[in-house]
Amino acid sequence: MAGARKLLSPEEVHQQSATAPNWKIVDGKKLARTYTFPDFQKGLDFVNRVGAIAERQGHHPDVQLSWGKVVIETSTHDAGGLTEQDFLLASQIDHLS
Ligand code: H2B
Repeated sequence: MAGARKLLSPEEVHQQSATAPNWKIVDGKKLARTYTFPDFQKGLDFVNRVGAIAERQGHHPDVQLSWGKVVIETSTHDAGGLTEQDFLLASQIDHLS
């Protein structure tokens, strides 16, 4: 996946955002999405599935688990902002729900 960790320009972020329509771009530097669930356990199950994807991809989001709610944020720490890795992760997480 050569170049997938290269920092995207604002124009590239704008182009890539079409692949993640349900995600918010925060300060041009990270993607964020909130998922809701009917109880704590379903949110926890989702978090575990997100964790498995992150380990497979070698790219790890920030995850906040609350009762009935999971907030996921992703940015590429090594690059200091958004890269293709973040959009790939967002799309894989969206396929879970
Ligand atoms: N996850 C995220 N979100 N950003 C990174 O820059 C990052 C990561 N780097 N997971 C990876 C791990 C890197 O440090 C290791 C060595 O692959």
